[in-house]
Amino acid sequence: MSVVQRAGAVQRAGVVRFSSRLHDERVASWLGIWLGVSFTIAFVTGLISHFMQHPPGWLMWPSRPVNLYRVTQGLHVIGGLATIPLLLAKLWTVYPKLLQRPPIRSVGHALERAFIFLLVGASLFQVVTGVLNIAYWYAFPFFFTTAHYWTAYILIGALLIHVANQWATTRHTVMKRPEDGLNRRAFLATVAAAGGAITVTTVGEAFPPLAQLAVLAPRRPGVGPQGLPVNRSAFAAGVTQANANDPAWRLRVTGRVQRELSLSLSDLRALPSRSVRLPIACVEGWSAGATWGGVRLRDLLHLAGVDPDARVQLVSMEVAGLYKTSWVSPRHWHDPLTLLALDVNGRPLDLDHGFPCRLIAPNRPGVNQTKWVHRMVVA
Ligand SMILES: Nc1nc2c(c(=O)[nH]1)N[C@H]1C(S)=C(S)[C@@H](COP(=O)(O)O)O[C@H]1N2
Ligand SMILES: [Mo]
Repeated sequence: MSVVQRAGAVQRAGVVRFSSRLHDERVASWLGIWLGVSFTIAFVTGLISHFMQHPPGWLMWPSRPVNLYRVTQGLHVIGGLATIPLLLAKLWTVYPKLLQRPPIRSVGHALERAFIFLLVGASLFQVVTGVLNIAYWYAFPFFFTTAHYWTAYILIGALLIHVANQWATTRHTVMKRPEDGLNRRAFLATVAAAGGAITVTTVGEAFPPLAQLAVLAPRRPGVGPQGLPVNRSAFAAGVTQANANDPAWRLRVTGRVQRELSLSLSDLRALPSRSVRLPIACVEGWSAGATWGGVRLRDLLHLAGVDPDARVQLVSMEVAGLYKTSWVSPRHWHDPLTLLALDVNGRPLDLDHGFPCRLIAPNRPGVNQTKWVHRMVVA
């Protein structure tokens, strides 16, 4: 039975009317296919982001290509936003099914419906929390990252079950030529255009040529001190001009080293300096390229005498915060592009960008580009 017939049946019973014929199996199928693709991309790119931030021991994430994380995370956030009109259109198309009578026809039917509720709930949860998070509106009582990560598995599990249940019907519906003259194309084109409009007005947060159009993006490349956006300011991190400028400030390298190092800012400035072009690619989707100047991390670690397979923890002067420390794997610190940066775009780092020094490494999430570094602990 098609949705239209079901809606009609409900109408005859006098419960509710559905005037649009677009509550239709064929529209639902096409939207379902697009959503399936889109959710799969979001799931895969989301896992990439998760495991780059919390690498299990066996995972040797490469430091190249330089822009890989920028692309995967841009796809995650911007693709996720573009999915919103698809999801809304799909829910609108199928909502007459919610009111179908009888609500449950068999045990199998009850289970199928239960999984659809799970699927819808998880989809809405992911989209709503994702949007609030990139808008820096932490309105929820739970920790976003953990909730968004685990709900992704619920969503993908319920999606797989739904795809298995719907495979035959969808295939059949999409393959056969409709003969009712209904203008589905115009509706689907409108939904696609809405997704396209969201993409065009946000993609500039990761793709500088379209930065001017990024009116819906919370951050834009080029906007911020030294032409770079700031996620967590020095003020928010509890780092002040006074403690960053303290003449007693030292960068200390400790742990499994042959020689402990304690370097003042002028000691760091006296070391061979390199210039690299690398992006900050925030987990929240925005990214911005900049020219960084500073000391290669591997030069510093060679000075201290560390094992080639050592891992290094960078510790920030930040008082408290989730991103106060980060780990750098051997692949990343051996990379000649990985710097302990002192300058950005030709000037000493702004306090908000991590003065006196911060990490900048290729293909690494922004949350792990630790600012205000004052200690390195080799493990
Ligand atoms: N110590 C510390 N470093 C940090 C953060 C932080 O909260 N604390 N935020 C990170 C995040 S989320 C991003 S996206 C980048 C942004 O760098 P920027 O402010 O220089 O653009 O810094 C990272 N470094
Ligand atoms: Mo970030």
